[in-house]
Amino acid sequence: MAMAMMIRNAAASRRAMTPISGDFGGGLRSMSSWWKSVEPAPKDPILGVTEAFLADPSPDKVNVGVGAYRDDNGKPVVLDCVREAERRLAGSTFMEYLPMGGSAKMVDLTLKLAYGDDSEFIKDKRIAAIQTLSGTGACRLFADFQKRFCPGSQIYIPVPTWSNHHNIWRDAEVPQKTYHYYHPETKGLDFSALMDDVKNAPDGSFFLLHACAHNPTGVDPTEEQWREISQLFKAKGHFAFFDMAYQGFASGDPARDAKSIRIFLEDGHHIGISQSYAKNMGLYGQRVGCLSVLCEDAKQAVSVKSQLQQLARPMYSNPPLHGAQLVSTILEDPELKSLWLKEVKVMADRIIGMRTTLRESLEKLGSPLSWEHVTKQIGMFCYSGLTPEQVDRLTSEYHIYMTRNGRISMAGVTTGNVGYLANAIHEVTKSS
Ligand code: KET
Repeated sequence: MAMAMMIRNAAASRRAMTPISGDFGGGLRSMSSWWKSVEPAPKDPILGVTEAFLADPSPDKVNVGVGAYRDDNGKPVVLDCVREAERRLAGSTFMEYLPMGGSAKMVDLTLKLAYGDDSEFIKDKRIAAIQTLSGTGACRLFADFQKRFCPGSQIYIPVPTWSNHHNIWRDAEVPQKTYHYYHPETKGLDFSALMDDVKNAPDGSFFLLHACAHNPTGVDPTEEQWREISQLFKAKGHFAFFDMAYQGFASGDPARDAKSIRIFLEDGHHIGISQSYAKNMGLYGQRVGCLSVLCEDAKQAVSVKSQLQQLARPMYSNPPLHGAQLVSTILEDPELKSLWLKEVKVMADRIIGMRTTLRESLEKLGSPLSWEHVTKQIGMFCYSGLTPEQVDRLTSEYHIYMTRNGRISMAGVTTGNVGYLANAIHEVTKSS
């Protein structure tokens, strides 16, 4: 269903992007006709929900669309560690350009979170890494790198996935294939179908993996399953590209959430990673992240990094400064870092608490359906199983905004709105 929607959206965007044809050879054309054939782009399936929410004047409205953390009063959160870093940076007059690869200090500290504090790969300088425009920028830069240096390759993407993955690899002109991931009946991982797809893909294929807290399903492989996936990748010579946008949101502990990556590293894979501080440091609008590629040796890492920089240069030249300064200030100070770790845990725990309350509320209302998956799934999202039609009713009758694939951003659920949300969900599902 979601896939069909995505394909429709992709087709619509291609139509909307059809270039204008006409006389560009210096002939006369009316000034008003330049963009005549440009049609409106389809609404983004996630950010379009925020737009619709903002336009709704209802006092009852609830936004569980975008994956952005809110406190129990429904307010955006600035972490205390970030406030303290802001205080320390106040008055800084350093406004120079960062290098094309961004802040080297921020990148070093960020690599430790993914590869481990004592990683031999960091010591041996085998990782080509640059600061990126958050996780989206890291994915896009990797997709462009893949296209430039492995021009005939494809990317295998899970079904379902974050909708923007499709746009990113489409715009990088890398053909997309899909692999099985979620089983709608069990509302869990379709492990055997996933393994079959990994096995049947041509040797040496590129795969996009969610490192933890899979979006939108909230379903991750177990540690044992990751080990099996890694072994099969090895046998097939596949390349694993990890998108890690939610490090800390699965278990409450960033180190534990990097387990999938550590397993692949132990097995000797040369992986790529996209990291983002949007969610786990609440730096959404600062756009701070990192792309890394583990190379064979330090010499190769120098080459790969230089090419990543060369991709960045004509696109945005160099990344923004302030977010990188905040991250460095927090992660290089042991006290601020431990405050950050505590705050990540608080965010993760509040979401887990809301999962329990939402499930219990639905059960108390006498819902005939099973809501076990609400508490079983992890991370920011609950893949509720609501149909697009039921989501439409939630929006039109109850002013509840979520993506049409039935994804609920649990980060937007609060003590104040959980009862209203449960009641509305019960009303639209009780006859199904
Ligand atoms: N990867 C995944 C899996 C992801 O869910 C997001 C954001 C990103 C990368 C990019 O985040 P960035 O802010 O570029 O670091 N997802 C949420 C927001 C969005 O769609 O942009 C969401 O799914 O709601």
